[in-house]
Amino acid sequence: MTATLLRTGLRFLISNKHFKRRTISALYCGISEEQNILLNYNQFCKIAPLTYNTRSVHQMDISVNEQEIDNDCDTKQERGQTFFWRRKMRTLHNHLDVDKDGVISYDDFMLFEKRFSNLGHLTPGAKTEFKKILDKMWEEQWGEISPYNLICIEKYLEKMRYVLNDSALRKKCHHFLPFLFKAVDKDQSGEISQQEFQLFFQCLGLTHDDAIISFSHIDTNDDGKISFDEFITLGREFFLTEDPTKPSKYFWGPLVN
Ligand SMILES: [Ca+2]
Ligand SMILES: [Ca+2]
Repeated sequence: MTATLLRTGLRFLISNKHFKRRTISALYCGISEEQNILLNYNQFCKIAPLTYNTRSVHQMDISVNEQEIDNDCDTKQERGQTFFWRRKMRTLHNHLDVDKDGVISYDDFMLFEKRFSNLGHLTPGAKTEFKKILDKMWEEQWGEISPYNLICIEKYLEKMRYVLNDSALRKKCHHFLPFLFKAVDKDQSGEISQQEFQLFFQCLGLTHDDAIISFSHIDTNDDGKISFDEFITLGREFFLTEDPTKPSKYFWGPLVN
């Protein structure tokens, strides 16, 4: 009952263009910071179709595109075969292979988590939750957590193609993105400035110039900030779409060759 009332209240706020994360947080006062990060993400996923009604055509396109992806998967059409998509996944593999030895190990995953946590903007609870999400992702996508479970590029491409074609895994594989957002949102404003975005790319070992270029593409409404919605939408779309005209291709910096 309480949950229904809260959801109704959220939808009212959104439909009246009063959608602000702090307002939502206030509705849920009493919950922990890490729960709030997940809540923001979960609410975003649930209410996205509503918010798209009042947004730009560009964002409506993204909504339609996701629907198309689900429809295509229903028809059993194999996805993840294009050179463009494979190139994007090779780029991601490179970022997740933090120690650059050519394979993703569980240690790489933990180094990845540390780089973002060490920025100092996640609460202890959020750090714990972030690690839990990464552990779950590892187990669901790649199996056992073990120093002998090493993910080379070919294995990564094969596994990620499987995830892309599995609707349940596909819907969960971006649950770590809200923690990256929160980790670089230095002033906790709920938006990422260009300067804060540089922290994101700094964690990935990319340059300030890379950050400036990507920021300009990911800031889809050109307001000089990256909202939570923009961050999650484009971060998800980077993985989902095989359309090379989408700006989400800039999300993780320059694509590897
Ligand atoms: Ca490695
Ligand atoms: Ca923006």
